[in-house]
Amino acid sequence: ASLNWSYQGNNGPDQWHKLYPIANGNHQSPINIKTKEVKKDPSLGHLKITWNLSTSKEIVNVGHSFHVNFEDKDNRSVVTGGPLTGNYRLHQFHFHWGQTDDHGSEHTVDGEKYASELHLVHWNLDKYSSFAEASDKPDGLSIIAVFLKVGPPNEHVQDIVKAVGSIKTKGKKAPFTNFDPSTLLPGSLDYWTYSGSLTHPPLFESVTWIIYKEPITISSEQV
Ligand code: 1SD
Ligand code: ZN
Repeated sequence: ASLNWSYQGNNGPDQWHKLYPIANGNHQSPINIKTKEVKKDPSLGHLKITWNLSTSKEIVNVGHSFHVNFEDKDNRSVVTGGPLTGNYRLHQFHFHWGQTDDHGSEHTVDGEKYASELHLVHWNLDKYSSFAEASDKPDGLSIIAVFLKVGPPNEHVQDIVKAVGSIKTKGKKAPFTNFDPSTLLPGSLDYWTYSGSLTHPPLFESVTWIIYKEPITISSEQV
């Protein structure tokens, strides 16, 4: 479990290094993506996503956010290819967002912030036997990220917004089944990739990030 930390005040991000020295590491996330400086890697193969809607399980209020958890017992929902060696199983997804629509994403693109950012967290099932075991290994995790900008409402996000209404306090959970996360992907599957970290404590430098270039839209009410 993580020790005391927060997004603001005395335990905010600039203090995290006191409890989590890796906060000063060389592969910390998030980053600002400078589109003029990214390089095309011709050796990158096709990224293959196989997500099965029957593995979505529950939605949980974790205090600072909420998680949609997936069944973690077989290989129905996995990602492979692209920058990844081996298969990574979907564990959970969650969003980051702000008080107002002009910020909320963790990664930025040429300094631009999006209103929100979706993280689909996967772990390397070929080398490790659980999410916990994988979470601090350099090749342990892969997170697929999708930016969200404000525009027309998104019907798939609305299912999530509705479910969040039933878990308004920390620790509450509700069933959340038959949700297909691929409905949250943009039309273009072009992505950036780099080696980084979890974005909050314990900040392990264990994440192969795969970040879609094209954002999806949600309404301001949905944010
Ligand atoms: O913020 C999440 C956090 O809630 C937890 O899911 C952690 C994995 O243990 O990952 C971070 S993040 O790096 O995916 N933002
Ligand atoms: Zn996240």
